[in-house]
Amino acid sequence: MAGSNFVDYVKIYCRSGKGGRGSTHFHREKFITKGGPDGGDGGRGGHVILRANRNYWTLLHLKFQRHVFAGHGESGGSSRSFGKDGKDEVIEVPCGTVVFDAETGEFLCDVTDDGQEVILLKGGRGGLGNWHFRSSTNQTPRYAQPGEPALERPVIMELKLLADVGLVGFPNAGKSTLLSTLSAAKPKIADYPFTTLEPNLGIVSYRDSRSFVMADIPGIIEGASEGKGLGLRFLRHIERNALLLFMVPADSDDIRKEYEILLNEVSQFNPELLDKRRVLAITKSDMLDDELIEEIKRDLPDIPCVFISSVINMGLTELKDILWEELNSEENKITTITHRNLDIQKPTEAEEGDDEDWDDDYIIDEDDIIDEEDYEEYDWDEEKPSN
Ligand SMILES: Nc1nc2c(ncn2[C@@H]2O[C@H](COP(=O)(O)OP(=O)(O)OP(=O)(O)O)[C@@H](O)[C@H]2O)c(=O)[nH]1
Ligand SMILES: [Mg+2]
Repeated sequence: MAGSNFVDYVKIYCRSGKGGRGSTHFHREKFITKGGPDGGDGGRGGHVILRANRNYWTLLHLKFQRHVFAGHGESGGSSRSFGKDGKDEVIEVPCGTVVFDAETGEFLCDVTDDGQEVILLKGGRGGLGNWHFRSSTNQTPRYAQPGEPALERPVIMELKLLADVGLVGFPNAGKSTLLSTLSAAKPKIADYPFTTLEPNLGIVSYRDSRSFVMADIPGIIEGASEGKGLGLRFLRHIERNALLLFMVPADSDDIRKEYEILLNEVSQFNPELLDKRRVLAITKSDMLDDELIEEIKRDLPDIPCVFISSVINMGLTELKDILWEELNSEENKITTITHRNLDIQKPTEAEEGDDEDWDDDYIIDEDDIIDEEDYEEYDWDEEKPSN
């Protein structure tokens, strides 16, 4: 979203380092005429590594970083000296970041725990120096292995917030008000739909200094799966939540029906979301009297339901108890989710003109300029020597 600090989608071009070339060198010393081969191995190319860091909440810091290039491995030297390994590039991302191939949309990896590292692109191995290729029949091998090539690919990083409870409701249902009452978060609240335009997280403290994280996402409406309203773009932030808290205001005409519409939209987005535990909160219940509450109770869906009001603090302790119980119930230990591949739409020609041209920054490869005169390459595909 333009100008927003909540960045949950970035596209970056990544390239690992290529392996350094093995050296073709022969030992030279005064009075030693035929010193034999002593070319060292090339260094490993740098990896591109993804590391989860809980100090980041969004991908904002990557928004303007379009390239990540790891260092190349250096070539081997004489006296069997190894080339230096290329510098690894570490991309720090918030916990809950998922990476897709930007061309095919294929899911590549994700990181969820603080400090977790995944090698996104492996650096090329360094080539073997000619010392490895000496043998009784060839004592002067004039070849060495080239380094393995670098890997490169554009990737899309998506953030899927890691919260325990995700709030699902129509606009104006009172989601942000609940979050602001239960946690220290200060989301914008107003009496019109679509007040919330980007997700908010809050930490809800529970008895005995325990706590859980709640995510308030923009409201969804009927037809959101077809792109109405803000669409389902933000629903990915509740994919990881262990529990969904549906919220329907007490003044709604048909609470059960609203709940079913919401459920339907959610399942259109990802049917797996239906496997999660659900709780229904009837919000703004300060507008109801006991008689009405009894009447509504008769026709509620078959999940835990609670009447709440964030304004007069009604039912909130009960709600927290239910949420805590559900969060800790054994059946609710959904730890993994399957990330569906992205649906990549190829840009039309007109759009392509606008798009930044990745090719611009390719690739002056000084390493490719080979200066040793009688250097020959011994390919990776050929059989490797045993030592
Ligand atoms: N009477 C009453 N009004 C409430 C209660 N909770 C929220 N409201 C009012 O409902 C309106 C909408 O509240 P929000 O919290 O902004 O609703 P939301 O679900 O976050 O709405 P969007 O961000 O637009 O999706 C505001 O005017 C609130 O003051 C409640 O418990 N009782
Ligand atoms: Mg809101």
